[in-house]
Order: sequence, then C-alpha cells, then structure tokens
Amino acid sequence: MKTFDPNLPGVATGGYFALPFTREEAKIVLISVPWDVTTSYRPGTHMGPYAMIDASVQIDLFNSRVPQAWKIPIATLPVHEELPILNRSARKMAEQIIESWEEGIDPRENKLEDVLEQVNEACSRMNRIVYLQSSEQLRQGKTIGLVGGEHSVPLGFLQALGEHHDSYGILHIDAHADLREAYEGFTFSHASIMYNALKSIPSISSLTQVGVRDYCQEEHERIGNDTRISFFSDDSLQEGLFEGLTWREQCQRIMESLPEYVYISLDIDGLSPDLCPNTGTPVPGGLNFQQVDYLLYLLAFSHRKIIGFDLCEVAPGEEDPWDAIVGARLLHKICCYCYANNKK
Ligand SMILES: [Mn+2]
Repeated sequence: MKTFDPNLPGVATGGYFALPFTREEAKIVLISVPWDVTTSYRPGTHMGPYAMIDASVQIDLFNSRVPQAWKIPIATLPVHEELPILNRSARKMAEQIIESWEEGIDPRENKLEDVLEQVNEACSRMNRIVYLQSSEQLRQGKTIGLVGGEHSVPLGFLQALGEHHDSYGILHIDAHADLREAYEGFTFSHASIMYNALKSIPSISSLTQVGVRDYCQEEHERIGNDTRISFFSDDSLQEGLFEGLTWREQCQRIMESLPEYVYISLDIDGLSPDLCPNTGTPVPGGLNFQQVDYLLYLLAFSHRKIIGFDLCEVAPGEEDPWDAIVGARLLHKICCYCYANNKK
C-alpha cells in the first residue's frame, strides 16, 4: 500500500480495481460468482466478473462525494474453484430444458425430469458455496459485495445475512420483478431470486423494487398481495418525472419504504439497455446511470445502514467492453458509498 500511487495507471493484480489490499486489511470484500445456468434468453453473464475485473483496472479511483476513495480497502476473493466447472456442466443440461420449453414441450414430458433435477441440485450447490463464502467473511467483520453472474446468485448471501441481522430490507433495482415461482422448472432461477428470498428468509422484512418494467400477471398479483413489497415501477417513476416530481422527491419516497438495515440488489438491466446492451434480458426504458448513482448516494448518507450488496447480470460483449466498463464504474461507486455509510 505504501508504494501505491492512485494517480498512475492501474496495474492488473487479478482483483477488482487493481488495488493492493490483502483480505485481512480489507473492509469490503468482493466475491465473484461466475454463474449463468438458468439464464433463459442469452447466456454470457458468467463472464461478467472477469470482464469487470479487466475493465476496473482503468478506472480512476476518485469519487467527488467520498474523500480519498482510492484508500478504501477493497479486496477480491478468488473465484471458488468448483463454480466454473459446475456452471459449465449445469448450463449444458439447462439448455436441454430451455430448448424443450422453446419447442413448446414441458421438459417433464420430454423425459427430462432427471436433467431438471440435476440442474436444481447444481444450483443448490452454488447457493451453498455462496452461503459458506459469505458466512466466513461476515464472521470476520467484512462488508460483502457479490458480483454475478445471473441474478440467482445472491440467495446464499442473503441467508448468511439473515443469520447476522434480525431484520433487514432489500432495495432491488431491476427491469424484472424476479418474483416468479420456479421459472421454466428451475427452482433457483434468475427470475425467482426475490420470490425465493421472501419465501425462505424470515429476516427479510421488506422488498422495495425500483425500475421494474417487464413482469407477468402472477408477479403483479404477488406485488399487490404481499405487504412486504413496495413497488416503484419504471412507468410510475417516469410519470412522476413527466408530471413535475423531481428525482430527489422520488428517491425520498423510495427510501421511506426502507427499514434501518438495507441490502442493495442491483440487476444491471434496471438501467437503460444503452448501458448494458449485452445483458441476459435487456428491456427498453429504465433508469439512467446518474439516477441510480444519486439514489445510492442519498441512501448511503441517510441514517440507514447498508449491510451488503450484489451487482448482477453484467455480460460483456464479444469484442465490446462497454457493459463491463459501466458495471465496474457502478461497482466502484457502490463500494465507495457502502464504505462511507458503514464508517458513520
Ligand atoms: Mn434480476
């Protein structure tokens, strides 16, 4: 650290932002989960963490709202050795299921019941790995940021947090509600993360959804019937802006729905697809970069406490690092705000 000069270009260290901190020194630990087993439309998010690490080397670690941001001790946990292998084999099996749905045949009628079960087991194993990694870091007093991968990855982390906090809420920024029960037969689908979290983790007292604009009837009814859910759809937020509400006023309303302890779950597709053209399920509309940044900034400097976060669904293009550049910059901003928030 003594020889680290934040004014010089970054030198790749294999970790996010090319920072020199050890895990012992770190306050924030980033855990990569390169996983895209259940991605229904377009795989590629398993490359997100690696692409963001590459892109993060060229980021200036300066933040106008957080002094000396380059000194924030952020460390990167190496990718769990089992995950890439498990992802590859389970993805192959999942593709059989997805193809069957695309042909209009229930995979269970296509004799794919065993395959489906094996995919669900692989996803359970991933959840267990993330749970163990997160629990270990929480025990050591670290704040964790999880980097996906598809949006199914934080369930194990949310469970570990549930054992550390009696009660917390989730701020969920996403184009999708992720409230489907076992989408395409996959128990741990990217489209089911919030359904699974609300169902299986009693400490989660509330879910605040922001930017959602692609959801189904079943999810619409769940949102209406579950009193834990506060819903700020993309439509309603844009209407507010068109009709004269400021973004600050809307952010205040969003924050009023949040309890004292807050987890941030950020699906990159909550942002406009201009900012994530290669993500698994892009949807027109959405928030711009500065709107998300400002919301997170207000949250960080409010009386609430940020207890952890995830950033998911960033998928790099074949030759185009744009998605990863946006993802890495957002990741650094969240780390800065989290650190400033936790220091208060
Ligand atoms: Mn999502």
